[in-house]
Amino acid sequence: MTSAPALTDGFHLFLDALKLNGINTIYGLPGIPITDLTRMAQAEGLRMISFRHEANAGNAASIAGFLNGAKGVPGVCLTVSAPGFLNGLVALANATTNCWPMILISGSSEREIVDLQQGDYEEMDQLAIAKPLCKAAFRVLHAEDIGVGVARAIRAAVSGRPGGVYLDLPAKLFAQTMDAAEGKNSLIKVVDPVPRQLPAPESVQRDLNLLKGAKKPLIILGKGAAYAQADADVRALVEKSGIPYLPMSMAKGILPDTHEQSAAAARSFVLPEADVVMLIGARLNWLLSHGKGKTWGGKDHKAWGGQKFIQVDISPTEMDSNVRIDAPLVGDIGSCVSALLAGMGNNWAKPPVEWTGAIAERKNKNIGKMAETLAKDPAPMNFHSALNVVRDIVKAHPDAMLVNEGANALDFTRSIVDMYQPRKRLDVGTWGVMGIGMGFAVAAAVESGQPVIAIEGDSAFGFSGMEVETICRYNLPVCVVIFNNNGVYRGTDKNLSGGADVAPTVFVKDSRYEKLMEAFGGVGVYAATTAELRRGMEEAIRSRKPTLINAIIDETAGTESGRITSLNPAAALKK
Ligand code: OXT
Ligand code: ADP
Ligand code: MG
Repeated sequence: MTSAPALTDGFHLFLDALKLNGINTIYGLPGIPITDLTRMAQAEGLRMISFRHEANAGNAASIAGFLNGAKGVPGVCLTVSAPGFLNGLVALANATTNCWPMILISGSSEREIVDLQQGDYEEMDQLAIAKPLCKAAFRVLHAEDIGVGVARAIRAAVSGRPGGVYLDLPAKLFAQTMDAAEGKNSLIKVVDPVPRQLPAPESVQRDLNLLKGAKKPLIILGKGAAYAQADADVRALVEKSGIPYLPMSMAKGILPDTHEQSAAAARSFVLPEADVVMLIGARLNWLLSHGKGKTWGGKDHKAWGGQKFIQVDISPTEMDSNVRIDAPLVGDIGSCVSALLAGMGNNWAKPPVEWTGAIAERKNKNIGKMAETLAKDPAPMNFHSALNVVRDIVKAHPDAMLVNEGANALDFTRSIVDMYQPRKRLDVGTWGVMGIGMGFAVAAAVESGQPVIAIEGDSAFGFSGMEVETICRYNLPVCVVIFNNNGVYRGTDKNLSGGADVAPTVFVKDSRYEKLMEAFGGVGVYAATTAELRRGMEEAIRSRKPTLINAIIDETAGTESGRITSLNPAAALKK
């Protein structure tokens, strides 16, 4: 008697394909048609982190991609069809915008019915909708193609400029069976998912020639440099060259913010003054005023300031996107930076002391002014006094991950809280998007095993606040600190009509956010003073218990949109 051949199915082939490629954690939310898939994932030894809303699962997967992408492992988010898919889509688009490798995998309805628009359960042509919002989108119809589909998705996400990828898995796929041995053979372990991309030697020389002639050189490190995980070489390049550097928000900590070459505290001085600027993994987008205008010393808001630019980036089409790039260096940051280091030799002349001295003078003045403000302890707390506490805690725990969103709560944290290690600061990124907080915090804890501190504006927190249950459910060492100033930017706005509704930016006064955490078994702390805040944070880090601190901030202390007030259109007509 011959025994029946062993079979496998779509469920298992998919999970095996992930595992084969080092993907061990899925962030998602169960439901038709992927509920069994989430159960089987757990049974097969994957970690399945289940969220309360797919946007937060997608944000978690994005940060997993930011932290692990350079090692060839993208983040994965799993959702149900149409509405679940759409909820996850905002995170997919955000990942693509930020150049983070994240694969959104959604179950979908029956193709024949969707294509004839016959009204299936959660009917939607998801592939078509995802396409413009991601780097690549694929659909797998047959079990024997799962291996190829997963391999293509991984390669698309992590190779070249990283980004979001959509993978559509119709419900019918999961139950399809095939011979187990053939199935195993159909899976692909992606070889060299993040191939090095060496820069051309003549481009390296062009860069070095330009840099050598500079009187006032400046390096700008972006989150691409943090992503690339070439930390030692990036630091060596900065130190060997002696060139002052400016870290973009998520590049803080590649070198410790206390580094003597950091020009962060003299930002508005160095940008217009520099003559040659080397961008490493940073785009000349709005965050850098498009490389022109008054920020850069231009005569008006669009005028070029006269700087020459060197840009190190994996994407050749990034060059000249806003201003002329005189010396493009296309390749992966690790290879580019090591080629630059080799080309610099051992006798590289440091920048003139007139330049570094002028920066130091400006920087020390700003740091001194900041120190004076931070030394004050007003009642109620303001952003500075509360962040002085956070600054001390992060200094004492440089391994901790710091998540940050809000407007004032974001901008003050960025300039007050020094970072000491790479990839510890996770924030609103290129879009300045609210809602990343709890998703990022969950992934930061899961991926790093380190304590997480999330500094959240009270508005920002609201976008993902329900995930405190997720944080408690998985018992993650997350300390959420809500900067509660009763609203968006401030709690003081008035209804211009004089009507009974509060102003659009104002929330319920004195909300007791800490009780949300208590509702799920975590620790809630009400902190009206810096002493209470300090005690609460220290205890949270020590105990590693899920903690939410409701930090009461002077409701008059914030400004409209924090540091980017000028981006608000002003009404031409005054009523
Ligand atoms: O050189 P100068 O003199 O200029 O000084 C600079 C540095 O030199 C100095 N500095 C230092 N001094 C001393 N010591 C040290 N160590 C030091 N370091 C720096 O400090 C200053 C500032 O430095 P910085 O920050 O480097 O420089 P600057 O000029 O600010 O840099 C420019 C930028 C553009 C790079 C920077 O500002 C930046 O990165 N900005 C990001 C801004 C951002 O993304 N904001 C978030 C979006 S705002 C808005 O959109 C919000 N919404 C709408 C909304 C959004 N976003 N999303 C969705 C889905 N829906 C709606 C909402 C609803 S924010 C928001 C909620 C807000 O309310 P919350 O309650 O959450 O928050 P609160 O405001 O707290 O109430
Ligand atoms: P920031 O917001 O910090 O200024 P951006 O997101 O604007 O940073 O820029 C990141 C840049 O880094 C992108 O242009 C992206 O192509 C680039 N990049 C990402 N990873 C790498 C890498 N491994 N090698 C080279 N460039 C990279
Ligand atoms: Mg607020």
